[in-house]
Amino acid sequence: RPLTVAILGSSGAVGKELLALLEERSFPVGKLILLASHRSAGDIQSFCGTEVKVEETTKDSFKNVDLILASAGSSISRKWKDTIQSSGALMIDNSSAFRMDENVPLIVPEVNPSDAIKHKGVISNPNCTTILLALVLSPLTRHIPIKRIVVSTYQSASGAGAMAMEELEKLSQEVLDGKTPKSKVLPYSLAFNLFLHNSPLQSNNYCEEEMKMVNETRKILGDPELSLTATCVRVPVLRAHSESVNIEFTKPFPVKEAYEILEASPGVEILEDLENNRFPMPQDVTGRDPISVGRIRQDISNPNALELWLCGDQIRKGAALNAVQIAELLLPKNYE
Ligand code: 11C
Repeated sequence: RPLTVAILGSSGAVGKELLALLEERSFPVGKLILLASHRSAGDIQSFCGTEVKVEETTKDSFKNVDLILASAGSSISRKWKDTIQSSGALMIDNSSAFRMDENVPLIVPEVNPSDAIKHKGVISNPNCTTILLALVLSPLTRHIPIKRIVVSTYQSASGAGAMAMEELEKLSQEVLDGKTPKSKVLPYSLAFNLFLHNSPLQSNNYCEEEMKMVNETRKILGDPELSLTATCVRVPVLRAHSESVNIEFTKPFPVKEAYEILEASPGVEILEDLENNRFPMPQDVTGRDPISVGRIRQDISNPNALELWLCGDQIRKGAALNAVQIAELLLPKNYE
């Protein structure tokens, strides 16, 4: 039967993409409810040729709803979780609020789909950089176990929301106009600049984003001891993240086999043209579903390690697409 679906945070960058994906993937939506803060209530968004009015979220918003796709940030997800759970709806939450809760599955559908059925009303969507990384680590470690991962990220403005994307465009123009850019959304101007990720520093001097990559990857791959270190950087790109990944295995991993495995992996494409020194770029994956991988090579400093480069659309596979795919996983079991 068609479902009653609510999007919580429908006016944000991810919320809008969720709406587009439900339509594009013909998700069985019977009734669609768009929920947002008081500020966005009354806005009109279009879905399958009809106009849907955004409603302010209240305690009655979740009654008789089957599925809630939440994308309004951790504090809003925390605020409404109990109300949603008592309504009996399934909540797929894009925020970091419940990701490390042992009762909440953390799912990348291509990697750990069977964990999804263990849910108790809430499933978390991982952090964007983690999703992209897990898509390459999972098929490789099934072939030869991983010993250690060193990753550096190049993260787009979209990870900080639609307003950060607008700010990047605006400040870039200001620089071109000879003005000194002053940021309001991000802590520093991203125009013709980059900076270490703007999430809070932890007591170990890693930022929150870096520790999310460590802890969430361990949970998704089911390996609490997995050795991973990350450096996360915000770069002046609008909506696709990139990652430089060094993976040490327990023995040498032939490069040709790594290409074959990743080429055959769902959600992953190999994109490269060695002759022209052309490898994945954010513009190649913007608005697209698969992540692009290239330049897989033997690490010259370690016979057991491979180097690779990847790009993935942060709003799509890094957030909205992954959430819709989680809902699709559960369709036959929960709703037929
Ligand atoms: C960024 N990864 O690019 C962040 C955005 O925990 O879902 C998403 C934060 C999260 O800044």
